[in-house]
Amino acid sequence: MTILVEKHSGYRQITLNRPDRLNALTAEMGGALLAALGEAERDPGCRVILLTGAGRGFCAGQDLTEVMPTEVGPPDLGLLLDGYNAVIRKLRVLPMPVVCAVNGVAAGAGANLALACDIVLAAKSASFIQAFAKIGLIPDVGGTWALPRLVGAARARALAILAEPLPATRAAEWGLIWQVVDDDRLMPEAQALAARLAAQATIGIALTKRALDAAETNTLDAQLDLERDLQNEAARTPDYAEGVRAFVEKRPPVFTGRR
Ligand code: T3D
Repeated sequence: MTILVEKHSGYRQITLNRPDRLNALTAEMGGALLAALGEAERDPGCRVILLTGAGRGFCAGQDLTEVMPTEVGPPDLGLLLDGYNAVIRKLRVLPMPVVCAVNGVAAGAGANLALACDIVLAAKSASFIQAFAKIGLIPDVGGTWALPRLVGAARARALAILAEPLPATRAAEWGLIWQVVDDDRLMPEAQALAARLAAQATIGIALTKRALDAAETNTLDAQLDLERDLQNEAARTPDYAEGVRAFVEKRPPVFTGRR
């Protein structure tokens, strides 16, 4: 199985599982990951996804043995990328938070897969490599979109063109990811975060994701209208009523994540 799914209370942990290849992606694996995300979305008990990798790496990007040019010509990378892009699109629109625990090197499409998640934690020993330039490709699966937004134009360009490893600590300092954690604390911290998020107001978080993504292209005027509409939607959830009641009654809220 190239993708492992563990069901926990309130969340699913999805593990990329080709550790002998540093979890390099294959077309089959992309399909399995998309299917796992779809199944999680359909499970009303699942309110968070935790994505990580098996073994010493998070994901070394495309499995290069699957895309070797032959005498006939280059492989159709567009077809392959349509599959991976579906995963990126799904991560962005999933109506729940996605936590990524980067347990080791994240290279090429593997780095940009991590960056498509909502909250990225990384082990201190992990690194991020926009490895594409080393093989004559461009940063894909959303890399050219995410990098300048996360770290600014100058750093995005250097990361993409130089293809040098960015240590996790610097990635956090630069705002590429949320937090760095000691290696042996990564999974306990990531699982605790997933469990904590699973008890929060899931629909409010889903609407927040929508608003932040829309803000990437909206004018302030359009964004103000969108915030008004999404806030009205959030205010109609039982979790909003519970949140306000709990505040007034000076007790912790009990959110259901339901409409
Ligand atoms: O092509 C398309 O359009 C589709 C989309 C492409 C987007 C991309 O992702 S392009 C970028 C592809 N990825 C890379 O170029 C990274 C290649 N890997 C590396 O540069 C290094 O492996 C790392 C820097 C990530 C890690 O280095 P290190 O020294 O820690 O590990 P290693 O010894 O290189 O790798 C361990 C094994 O995994 C090794 O196999 P072996 O020798 O033990 O049998 C290595 O060949 C294998 N491996 C690592 N990355 C890939 C891979 N096998 C296939 N594809 C890989 N990408």
